[in-house]
Amino acid sequence: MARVFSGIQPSGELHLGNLLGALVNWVNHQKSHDAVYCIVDLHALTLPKRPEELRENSLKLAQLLIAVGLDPDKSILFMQSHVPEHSQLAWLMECTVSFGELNRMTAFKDKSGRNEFISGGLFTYPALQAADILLYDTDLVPVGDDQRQHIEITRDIAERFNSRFGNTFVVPKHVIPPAGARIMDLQHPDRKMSKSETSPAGTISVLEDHDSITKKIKRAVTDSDGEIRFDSNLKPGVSNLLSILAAATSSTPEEVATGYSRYGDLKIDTAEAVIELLRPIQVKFRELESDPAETNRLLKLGSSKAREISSVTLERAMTKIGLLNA
Ligand code: ATP
Ligand code: LTN
Repeated sequence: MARVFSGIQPSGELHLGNLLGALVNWVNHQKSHDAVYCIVDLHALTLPKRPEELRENSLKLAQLLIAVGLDPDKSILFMQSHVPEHSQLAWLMECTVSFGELNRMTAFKDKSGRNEFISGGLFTYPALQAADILLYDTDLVPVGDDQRQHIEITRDIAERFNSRFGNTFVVPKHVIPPAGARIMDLQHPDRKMSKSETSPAGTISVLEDHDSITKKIKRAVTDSDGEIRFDSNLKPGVSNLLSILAAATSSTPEEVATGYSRYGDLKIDTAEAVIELLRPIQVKFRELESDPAETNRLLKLGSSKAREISSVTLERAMTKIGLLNA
């Protein structure tokens, strides 16, 4: 069976972009693939975090992922920091990637421009991400559109290592959903909905209450020409609503657009579709929230299964690169 691997940062509230761009695909893949999913808490450290908040976000994210439909009996779900092989392989990856390659990453340019403290880890972030993926002999990486460059650099690192030291890593491919790969901020449709940006009116949390979802979608920025068609460049606000409705109802934005002639109707139906999509997730989350010990038990089980795979790959890579066996 082909292996899928993906990761998500415990960097704030899980939002509609995360769900439609990535998590729906994670859940679907676990039926037909050998699936490994990781909460990348070490990546979250690349920007300053309060310890208590990081701990709370990590546990809450694990519960949300299970509520969304990840089944710890079918997939491996674990915390990155519980599997030391990630940090260990990351060093080999740092020594395989070049400064120039890291310097071209748009995520670094973007985040370093918006933050006061720029850690070394923010710059070498892609090396740790490559380690995450390559440790599991991953074939497919389900992610949103913003991750293309990170998967591309992972492929380059794997190919360089394989050509220098002999076949060691599987070279992975990304999987991006047909609708929902890039959900934009409702108030600023020129930038993506994001966990760590503070744009409360533009972001819909997976746990958002239903009145608030309706209000935010009704107030979403559109334009003044009154025409409903999918065109992300010329009509970013309307196209974003069409993408949300399409992804929430397993359709395409173009198809969805044919059913509407007024922005108001499109907004009402989009809000209803989002509420229906989130309702069962919210119910399940409230159940899980009351039993943190059970979540911790599942995560522990996940990391021990993950280590069975990652320890073999790390040892192979260490031997190939010329390190003496311990
Ligand atoms: P941060 O703002 O802290 O960078 P984020 O909201 O971008 O966080 P990540 O943890 O970086 O979320 O990403 C988790 C997954 O969600 C990734 O696969 C990413 O591509 C996807 N994703 C994030 N934002 C969006 C979005 N607006 N639309 C579609 N997919 C998204
Ligand atoms: N960089 C990703 C998070 C991430 C990831 C991964 C995604 C870290 N390691 C491995 C896929 C596979 C992000 O910011 N969304």
